[in-house]
Amino acid sequence: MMSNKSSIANHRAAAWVNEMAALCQPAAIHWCDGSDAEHQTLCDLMVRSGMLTKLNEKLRPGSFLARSHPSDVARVEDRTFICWQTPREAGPTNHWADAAQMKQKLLGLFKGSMEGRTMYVIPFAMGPLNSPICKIGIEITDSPYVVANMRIMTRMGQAVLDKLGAEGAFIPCLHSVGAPLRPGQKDVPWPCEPDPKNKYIVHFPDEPSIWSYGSGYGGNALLGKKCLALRIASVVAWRQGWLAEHMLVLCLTSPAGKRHYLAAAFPSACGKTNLAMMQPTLPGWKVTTLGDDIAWIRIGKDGQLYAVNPETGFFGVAPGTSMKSNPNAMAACARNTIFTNVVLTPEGDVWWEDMGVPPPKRGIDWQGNEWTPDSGRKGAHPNARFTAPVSQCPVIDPDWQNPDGVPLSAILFGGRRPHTIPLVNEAFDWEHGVFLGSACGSETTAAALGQAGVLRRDPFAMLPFCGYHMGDYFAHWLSFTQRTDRAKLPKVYFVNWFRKGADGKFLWPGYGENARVLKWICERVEGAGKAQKTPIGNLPTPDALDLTDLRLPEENVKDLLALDVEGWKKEVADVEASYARFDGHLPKALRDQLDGLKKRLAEVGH
Ligand code: O2Y
Ligand code: MN
Repeated sequence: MMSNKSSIANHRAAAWVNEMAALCQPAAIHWCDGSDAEHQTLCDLMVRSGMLTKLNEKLRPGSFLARSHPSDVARVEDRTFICWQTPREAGPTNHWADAAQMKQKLLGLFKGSMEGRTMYVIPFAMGPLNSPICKIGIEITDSPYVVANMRIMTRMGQAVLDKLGAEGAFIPCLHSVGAPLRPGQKDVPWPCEPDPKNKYIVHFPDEPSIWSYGSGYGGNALLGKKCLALRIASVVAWRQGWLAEHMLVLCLTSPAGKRHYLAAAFPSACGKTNLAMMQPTLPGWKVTTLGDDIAWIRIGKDGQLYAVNPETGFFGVAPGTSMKSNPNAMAACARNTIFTNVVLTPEGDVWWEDMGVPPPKRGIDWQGNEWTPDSGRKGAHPNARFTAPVSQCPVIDPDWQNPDGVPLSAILFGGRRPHTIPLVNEAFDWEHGVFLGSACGSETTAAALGQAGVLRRDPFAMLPFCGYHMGDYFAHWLSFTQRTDRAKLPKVYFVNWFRKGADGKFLWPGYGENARVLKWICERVEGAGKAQKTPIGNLPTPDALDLTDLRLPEENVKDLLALDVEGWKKEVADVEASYARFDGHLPKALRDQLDGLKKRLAEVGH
């Protein structure tokens, strides 16, 4: 078998790659060095195979468009498995499968799966290479699209092999699109396994290793992201005493130059990327971003929590991204970007719904068909993506590659909650904060396949990403009061930009105006900022939020901060029902929180 490397210092890596090559039977093996030349060669190859379309160099330098198979457009949660020894260890929120049986199944699927294709070997690192928290993975894939995306999303190539050295440990990640090319068979632009029931995204936390078969899309195929940096890392973090979280990290700087780092967990499709790099409307205030999706958080030498973004790219949802909603994301994807499933314009640029610019008179839609704005169907898929380097974001924080991370002042949870949940609510203490995180929920959208517009409880926004029993995960969060001085832990908040009034309209303008809420949070962290104690937490007093020049009707402010006692009673019942599935694993401290909330609500009811 042809390979571009005759020897590799790390014998375990070499042996594993040889073993997987014997299984998958590729036509050639290519060890990725991450160089510009390699990237160029791969992109040329994909343009020739029809997998990529080169965009107009003047309008979108260094950028490409890919169109996926219509069956392969999002993460597949129902095909995602965690193979602990017992189902109990995986818990009720994961799909469990017996490790030995699943391995047998996968060995059958991967056998010969790369015939006629090149097997790419991607050494990659999550986290800065010089960080104590850095984890190395090696992804084997038969998709050059995955290589090009991994190059943006992770630190990848020769530098990682160098760091791995002869003895270093790595997490094996095996990926195949599951479409071997038989001799003489013509390739298709987006090879994949079209039968949804034959896709498998599988995690073996005890090894640990990741096996992904059948999909070439996003979180299913870029294995450093959701699979390694969340599902596997959450298990490693549990064992080692840190946290791997589905959180953005930003820095808010006041006009006086005071900086606060905040981490925020929102379920998928709640505007996390927009918040991560928002432009505050408050004069003199500045947001810089460290990451929009994942935070690895550990206790620093001084006892505070420090966050690192393990990724180097944004895999952002294109539809809805505009100069109004997120000018910094628009700038980040202005060049060197891979777009997936958006409209191709006649000029060779891209367009998507709610991009804030008029649609082209005609174009090619995400399925490769002629499209016009009045064709009655969407041009871009709702889960269309841009893969863009973090370094291209105009408001990238100077400390985004700091190996020690940044100290967190506050942790935010949030979700799309049209009713009951106030604009912002401060937890009384760490345990109450963990309760707020455990009760996190949101109305669903298209990022995960399934029904849109229903309330889905999504504790800590980790429902699809926590690699072990969620009850044990809650206990792990609670354990931080024992791991450090509780006074050093960040304050915890729940925010909701999506509360609606009786007329069904949003009460809060969102976007850059959210800085007003962040400002209050920072004031609270500093010991200022006015709040009133309520049964559900500390809410801003009506005059506490800086609403200068916002011209928001007083009625809206009242409604945004209103305590809806009846709504909260229903909320308590719903959270209690969601807890039922955790049975013996639910920490007593959370049951106490629920009982305390019930009692406080009953008292106001009288
Ligand atoms: O649909 C996919 O494969 C991507 S999902 C995704 C991508 C970037 C950031 N977050 C998410 C998510 O679902 O949370
Ligand atoms: Mn995410």
